[in-house]
Amino acid sequence: MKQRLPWAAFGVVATLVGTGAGHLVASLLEPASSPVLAVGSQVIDLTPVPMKEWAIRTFGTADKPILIGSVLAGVLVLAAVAGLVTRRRFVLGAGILVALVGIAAFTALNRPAAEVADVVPSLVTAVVAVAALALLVRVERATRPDAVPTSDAPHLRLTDAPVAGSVPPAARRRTVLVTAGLLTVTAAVLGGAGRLITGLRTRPADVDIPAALRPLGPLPQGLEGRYDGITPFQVPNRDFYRVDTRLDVPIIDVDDWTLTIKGDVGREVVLTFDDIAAMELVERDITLTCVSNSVGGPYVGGARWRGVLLADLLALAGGVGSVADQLFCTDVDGMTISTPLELATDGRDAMLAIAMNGEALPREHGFPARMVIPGLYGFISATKWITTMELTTYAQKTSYWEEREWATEAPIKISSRIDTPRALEEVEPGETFVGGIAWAQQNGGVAKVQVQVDGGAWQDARLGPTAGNDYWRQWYLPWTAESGAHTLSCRVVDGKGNTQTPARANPFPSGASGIHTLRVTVAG
Ligand SMILES: Nc1nc2c(c(=O)[nH]1)N[C@H]1C(S)=C(S)[C@@H](COP(=O)(O)O)O[C@H]1N2
Ligand SMILES: [Mo]
Repeated sequence: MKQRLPWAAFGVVATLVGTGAGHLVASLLEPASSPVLAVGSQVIDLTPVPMKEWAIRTFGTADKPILIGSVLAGVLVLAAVAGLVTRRRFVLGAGILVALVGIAAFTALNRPAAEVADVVPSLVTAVVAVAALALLVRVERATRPDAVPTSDAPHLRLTDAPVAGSVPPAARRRTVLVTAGLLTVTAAVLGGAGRLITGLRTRPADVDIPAALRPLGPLPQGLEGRYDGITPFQVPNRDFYRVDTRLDVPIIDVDDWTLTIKGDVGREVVLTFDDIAAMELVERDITLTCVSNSVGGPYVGGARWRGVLLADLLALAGGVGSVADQLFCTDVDGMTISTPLELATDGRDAMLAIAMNGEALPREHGFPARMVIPGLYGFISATKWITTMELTTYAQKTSYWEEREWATEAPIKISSRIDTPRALEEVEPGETFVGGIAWAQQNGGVAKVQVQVDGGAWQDARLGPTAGNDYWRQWYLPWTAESGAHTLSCRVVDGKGNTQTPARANPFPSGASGIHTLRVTVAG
């Protein structure tokens, strides 16, 4: 056992150094071709929907680091096996490492936007990993006290002549340890440099976004200042929820980026970022929601978007023909999201956004351009890192989520959330309030929010300011908290008198429904 542990470690260290080198090389060429990221994205693609749902629910936005972590852990176990095998047969151990990297190369080349050059980071990974393994083996053999390798197959022995008996065991162990340690540090430095370079290659902050033709006035003051705990009326970019299938953030150079509008249109057009920024820009306050948001969940946010109306883009392409029934959007990496054409063009402010809350889109939220369509869940509307809009039919093309049996039409269900007090919070007795947010896009927006305490009568809450029907509203209800346990619920009523349903539905396939209810304890 004692003998074997170092060999397993050799395999792991060699793999880490190789991966770090591959990651660095990828950061210079095409970050998505990094062996770690390529394999990670593939794993996400192959993960069954229920498991993905569970990961999002359980880990929230940490679902990606956790997936990357699991992939790495699995790879390292195999790397350890490779190291153990190396003790007897170097060629076999190195072969396992190369095979492992081969899987990464295969996934990197299998990405939709892949080029032949995307194999380079994997090649570098393989070469560096095998070289590191050879170095470790050489150091180990060179410092062994006994000259004779244990293998009974002489032709497989490493050719180095060991230094017989001259090195004391402690010094020998130290040499091996120092070498392995140095290699591990090298791995971290290479991988870290890769990350850093990837980060520096696009800086949305460096991109200027022209003003809208008719800029919106400042948003009215929200309730958050006076009613602590209520979600801000406008969510700052850094706090905005993020949901997507990606592990990394795409690195897009604005100068290389284009948007192609094609398919059933008068003429295909290819627009650069500057072309779009030179069009008439509009500004809209729109609330975005994820279909995976459970009742009371965090995947909803309000922001001010600036960009061009979809209607203007389609007009630029000579209008839509009579065949298309879906707007099929593709992102920079081939991920697809489709919107029923009828919904996208029914007069709502469907737009291609290039700014969020007054700044270029953050990378996490689709830099340099994304779709935003009021009233539709993000998975059928909000394509980030968009590169192509194709006017086509559902008979011809199936988008990513549809292939996974999520709904084709998914209007956002009207809903509301209690932000404060929080579930199971211990509240001080006396005058306080219940507060939160509510959204009911289309159908006249939020008309009313009601709160129920301990199953009693539904009481009308006071509403915060409005920023239009596509935007959520904050609300609060003064509450005299009496000591004991209490149950709080809320519901929204839209402009057409539709009341949020108590009927529970899971997020799959078309969004959760039900009433947000929570329990609090008032101290006594
Ligand atoms: N390219 C791309 N766009 C995407 C997604 C994605 O996985 N890839 N996820 C969609 C989903 S499911 C949602 S809810 C919204 C979330 O947008 P946000 O992360 O900016 O909040 O983006 C949408 N756009
Ligand atoms: Mo979503």
